[in-house]
Amino acid sequence: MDSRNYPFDASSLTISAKIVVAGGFGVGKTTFVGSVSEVEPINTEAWMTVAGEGVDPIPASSKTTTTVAMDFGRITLHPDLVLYLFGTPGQARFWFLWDDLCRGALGAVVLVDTRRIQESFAAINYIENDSDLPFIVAVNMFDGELPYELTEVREALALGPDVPLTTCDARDPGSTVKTLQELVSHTMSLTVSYGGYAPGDVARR
Ligand SMILES: Nc1nc2c(ncn2[C@@H]2O[C@H](COP(=O)(O)OP(=O)(O)OP(=O)(O)O)[C@@H](O)[C@H]2O)c(=O)[nH]1
Ligand SMILES: [Mg+2]
Repeated sequence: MDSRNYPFDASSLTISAKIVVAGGFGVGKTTFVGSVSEVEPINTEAWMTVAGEGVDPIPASSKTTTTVAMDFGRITLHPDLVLYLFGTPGQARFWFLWDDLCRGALGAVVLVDTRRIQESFAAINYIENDSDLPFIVAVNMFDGELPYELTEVREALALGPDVPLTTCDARDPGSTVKTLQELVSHTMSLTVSYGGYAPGDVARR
């Protein structure tokens, strides 16, 4: 039967969007995706071994594994909006994967650890200059508090005033959802400012 004969109810459509969770090594990307995913997250963790010494930049934490390809998760942010989350690998030697991970995405959350802020420069630089994704920056508050004012963090990261800067706790699903909502709001505001993306624009990303 011709599918055009079926009744079509546009109000029941669910929109799905790809979101990138980016950032430098060990800033909490895998934790962020895993904290909020309503499906069993797909991780590609590998043990950081002695063989990786001098290659794996081991931070001052109990971190024992690192992402070698990507993280994947899904969250229904709203009954008609499903986000597919793609976490990037943090180590520079896996950054060749970032182009593919960013392709087709609606936007990116760049996580930052202010204890090792230099880990974030390259990630922000990539998302800002080598991808065309709208993005927000979220400081993952490892110690539960922010040792700097957000204005100081903005200055240290050389973020323009148009880039939203927020805080989050990557382990907390509520905080992660709030961060994703901020990204979607930011993306929507750009859509309004620039007259909207045509569906093909999104598909081509
Ligand atoms: N205290 C605290 N620990 C966290 C938080 N987020 C992540 N961690 C811990 O920090 C370590 C690094 O987290 P990951 O999620 O593996 O970081 P990542 O950015 O995916 O790391 P790579 O993939 O190796 O770049 C892990 O041991 C986490 O348990 C947080 O908000 N607070
Ligand atoms: Mg990871």
